[in-house]
Amino acid sequence: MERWATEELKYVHLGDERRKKRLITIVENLAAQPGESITQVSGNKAATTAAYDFWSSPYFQPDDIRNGHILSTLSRIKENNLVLAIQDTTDLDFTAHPQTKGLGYLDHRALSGLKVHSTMALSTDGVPLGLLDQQVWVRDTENLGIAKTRRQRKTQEKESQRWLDSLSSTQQLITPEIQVVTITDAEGDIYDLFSLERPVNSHLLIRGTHNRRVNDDAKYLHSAIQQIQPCGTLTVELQRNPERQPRIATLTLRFAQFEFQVPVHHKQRSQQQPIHLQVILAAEENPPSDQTAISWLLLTTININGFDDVVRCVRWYTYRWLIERYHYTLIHWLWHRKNTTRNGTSNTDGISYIFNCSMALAVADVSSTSQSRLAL
Ligand SMILES: [Mn+2]
Repeated sequence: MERWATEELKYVHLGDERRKKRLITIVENLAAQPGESITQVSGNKAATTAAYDFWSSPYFQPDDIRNGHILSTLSRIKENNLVLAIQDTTDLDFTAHPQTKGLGYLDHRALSGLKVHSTMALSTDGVPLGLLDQQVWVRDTENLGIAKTRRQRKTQEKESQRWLDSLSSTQQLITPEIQVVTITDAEGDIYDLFSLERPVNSHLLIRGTHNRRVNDDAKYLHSAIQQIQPCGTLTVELQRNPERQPRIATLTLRFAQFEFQVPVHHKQRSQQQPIHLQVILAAEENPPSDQTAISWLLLTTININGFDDVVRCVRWYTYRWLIERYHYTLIHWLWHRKNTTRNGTSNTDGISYIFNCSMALAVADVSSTSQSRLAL
């Protein structure tokens, strides 16, 4: 464990070697005893005080730790010709800790906490390489209770920008000789994400949800893709998620290319051009009687020439569960830590710090579990 923490944190610069040593010790202790309080993992009063002093240090920012981790990720990426960059959003729910400062409202208005959007790099075998980007933000509670006002709409627009911002960070970090495929769930089905100019090494693989207008007799995407002849079937192992038990599913595969019309209500409609995307539909035709059928509509900028290309994209999409696993682990770690700040009070700086330690640990956890749980 010690060697792992030293190696993982080698690019972190906190302005002073002693501070870095302290960080490595804290991370090692946390990793060795997951689920224990800071006081317990520190071992004695002096070490506990030192850990709290480290957190409240004015000499470094949480980003200093995060950026060091991103450099480790990039050094691992260098060994690949093609990497996957999976984006997803999660909520850190601190409703049970009303004394915590600096929180905002979550998707349910009665809940308060932080929003987190992460981009995790994976090899094409589904092995996590670490984080590429992470945005943490607080929704302004002033906007609560004034639904459908301009301010709340602006918040939503600003929040959907996170997918575009993470794509642009990904593209800045990955060197041109390495191909990168950005993968998102249906929240990333944003016209502006597809129409954004991308460097040639950057591709998108996005779960589609909107029934967009396409250049086909069927007029709309959902019926247009259904009318395409299947190119084969694929058996996948589905991971457990909040809505389902793990199970095996046989998916019928279809693919086609369509021209997508600019949405009618697009704000800069006159400046936009239709876009060409490859469309894949992987749908379960005979689900178990008590289960909802799987139906993945995928929109991609990757060239699809036949069955093998379709299978490759669907396989990559199935790795998306790993970022959910990462967020789950992160929340688990925070849940055990958030009671433990000094005097029983906490603030978002303290949370950010713990969050950063947890981030490196959670990535390590995902790396080891994915090796044994690769589904396909
Ligand atoms: Mn999501």
